[in-house]
Amino acid sequence: MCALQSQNLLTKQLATLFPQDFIWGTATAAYQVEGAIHEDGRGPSIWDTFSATPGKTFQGDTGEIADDHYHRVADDVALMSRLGLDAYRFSISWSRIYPQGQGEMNEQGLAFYERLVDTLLEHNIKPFVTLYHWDLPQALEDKGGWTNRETAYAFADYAETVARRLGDRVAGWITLNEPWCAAYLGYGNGVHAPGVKDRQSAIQAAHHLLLAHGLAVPRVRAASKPGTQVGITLNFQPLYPADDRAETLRDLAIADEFSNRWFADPLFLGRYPEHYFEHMALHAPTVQEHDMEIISTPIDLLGVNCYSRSVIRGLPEVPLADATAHVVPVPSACYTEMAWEVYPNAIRDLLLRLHNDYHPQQLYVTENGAAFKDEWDGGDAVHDPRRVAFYQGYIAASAEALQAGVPLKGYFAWSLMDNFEWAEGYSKRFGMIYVDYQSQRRILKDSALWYAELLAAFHSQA
Ligand code: IFM
Repeated sequence: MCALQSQNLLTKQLATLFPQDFIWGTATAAYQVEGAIHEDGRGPSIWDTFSATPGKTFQGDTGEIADDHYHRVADDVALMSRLGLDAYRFSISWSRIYPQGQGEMNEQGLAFYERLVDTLLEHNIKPFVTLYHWDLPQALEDKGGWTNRETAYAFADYAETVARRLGDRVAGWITLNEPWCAAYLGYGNGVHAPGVKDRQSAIQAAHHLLLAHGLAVPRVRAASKPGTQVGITLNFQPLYPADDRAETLRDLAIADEFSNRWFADPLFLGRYPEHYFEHMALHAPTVQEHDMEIISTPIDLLGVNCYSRSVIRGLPEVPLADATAHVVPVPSACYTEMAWEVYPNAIRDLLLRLHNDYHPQQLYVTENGAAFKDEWDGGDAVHDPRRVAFYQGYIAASAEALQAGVPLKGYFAWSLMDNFEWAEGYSKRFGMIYVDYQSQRRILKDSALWYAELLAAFHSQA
């Protein structure tokens, strides 16, 4: 049993460490929570196809019903309001808006998100919208998906359509969520949709995802009210050396290119890490003239998803492309159900590093949270002390980054409620709110009550 313990820092004291304009929220994603996959004209996405393929997800779980958020959106927003959230980060299902990915637009899809945005605003909750959280329309995958350059242009058209409709009310746009996962897990090792196992395809898919982002930024900005923030969310895995041997430092640097710099360098520096493709034993992607300028179009915010860290020990004779295989366990550490080490200082170190290396105008933690085994006895409570301790530790570490000068503007917990955890199906619970999938009953876990207490303390300082 993990010895993760609540911190001594009082919730009230923690609240004082954040400036008055700091934004507190929670996050979800369309395919993970909505369900209603056949309703109101929605077209199929790659996750419908993938999860319906035997052997791809835990026990064949799919997002067909998920949290039934599509039908329960009013109640779910009421729960957000009860927690005192300033903001809610959700994603839009592209195939609800364009069932074929492009061409004919589905008005009912836009109407659903418009209702969600308006309900949030009625509760004084700012909408932060992710335009792509991995659920590519299947019709586009049938033409090559992200390995096809045309997908990037289709994305920019879709993004503009959504921005034209909601841009007068949305507080922040995130073009893509974790393109590293969409490219590498989707096309490289195939553990996510569309399940392609070809590392070279992942390199090209990554380039087109970056291009899609860069093409969309000016169009989304132009269609939104002045001052709306537009950016992207990346996943990062802070890496630490297990020792100071030369091969450890070499392998750590290469693993860092793969885990952290592959997307951040082109976005902020306009180039891929210098020997990255060589180190991966792969070819560089096909890059057209001006692509790198488009990709590095200035953005207003960088969304940071951080959950854990890895400790790397170099091996003398291992091919460099396998650098991430050198991760070593930390015997004294606590691990979540995802086998991710709980290491709060990772988020502080990461935020400082991103600030120093890339100077984004504003940073938001757009995801941070933990999966633990939660037990519900049918009553009104779910006790999750390890998740409470997790949040206390990571939020306190985020405050340290802020105090060291990082322009951190907000924090979104992952997740508002338990949901479909991709290939892991419903076996992993990340929510602050417990969902009983049989009855769709929602029960606030202790972590939700703790977060509400933090936010109440924060807001009472005003
Ligand atoms: O559930 C996912 C989310 O969709 C993307 N970031 C990581 C989360 C936990 O694995």
